[in-house]
Amino acid sequence: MFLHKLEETIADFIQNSEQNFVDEFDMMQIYDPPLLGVAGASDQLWEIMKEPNVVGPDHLTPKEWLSEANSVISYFLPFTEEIRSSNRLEGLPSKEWLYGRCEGEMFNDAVRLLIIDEIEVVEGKALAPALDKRFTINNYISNWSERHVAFIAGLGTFSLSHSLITNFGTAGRIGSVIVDLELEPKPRLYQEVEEYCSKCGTCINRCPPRAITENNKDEGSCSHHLDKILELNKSRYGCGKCQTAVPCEYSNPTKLNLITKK
Ligand code: B12
Repeated sequence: MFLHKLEETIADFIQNSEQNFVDEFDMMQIYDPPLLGVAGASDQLWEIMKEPNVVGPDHLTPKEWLSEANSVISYFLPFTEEIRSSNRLEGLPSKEWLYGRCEGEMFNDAVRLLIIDEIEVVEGKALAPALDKRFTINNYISNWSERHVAFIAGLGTFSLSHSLITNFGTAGRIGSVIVDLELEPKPRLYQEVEEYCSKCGTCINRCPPRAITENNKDEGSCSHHLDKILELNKSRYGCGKCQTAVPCEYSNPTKLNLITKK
């Protein structure tokens, strides 16, 4: 019940908040309504995140962020068709995508704060790790990985490009808030880490610095490419070629296959 109401509140915020519209592009809308997931704070996967090949020992569990934690609300904010379609050409990222990355992350922070407010209204406690002073990123690895959190919260699985594929695809941004409310966890309808990836390889050819292969992704060359984009655009950066003009841009390709097979 609480979650359903929260979903409506976020959808309303997406439709009506000025922060979700970009003046420079004739009030272009950044995000469509979100997908919400929930993970239990005692889920066994939190400890598995600390393993070196998963995220690493610095990844904190929900209770390490907030001792009273009982649940984690994770959400995926899908980019609108306008932002996604603008980035389908090869080469440099579209200006719209760069606004989606930068202004879009500011809006993502506003969603985190909105959820914290909603929890406090019902006298609960809430904390968004991305907004906490303990949040860090070392050598491309954070101590709270939004994709891994979303995986645990039932929102989707990883892809060849290491993006998270949800039922609304990969092109969008992820956020989460740890809460002391006991919410029912969302079932994970997958067993494997890359179960929603069809391994079509389209992202391999889309990647400008060729950072993606069938077995690996070179985060260093992806990051170096993003630095070059920042240099060209000064205060904004982004790329997202691996998340646009690919079958997982706005859908889960393995579910599409199931539908067409019927
Ligand atoms: C550091 C960082 C980067 C680095 C490294 C990216 C990376 N893949 O980790 C650089 C600068 C290269 C980068 C690039 C981009 N980023 Co970035 N980045 C982050 C950040 C801040 C932390 C990532 C992190 O902690 N990684 C941890 C490591 C361990 O992840 P990993 O190596 O991919 O994990 C593998 C292992 O865990 C393995 N595995 C092995 N065993 C097991 C077992 C289990 C159970 C599981 C689950 C997994 C697993 O599976 C994973 C995939 O192979 C997050 C924000 C956040 N706080 O999470 C955003 C984030 C990942 N970035 C994002 C985006 C959108 C981008 C870009 C598209 C840029 C842009 N906006 O235009 C590109 C390309 C992204 C891509 N395809 O991966 C989004 C991803 C959205 C999505 N749908 O997936 C995030 C979540 C930001 C957000 N808030 O939405 N990013």
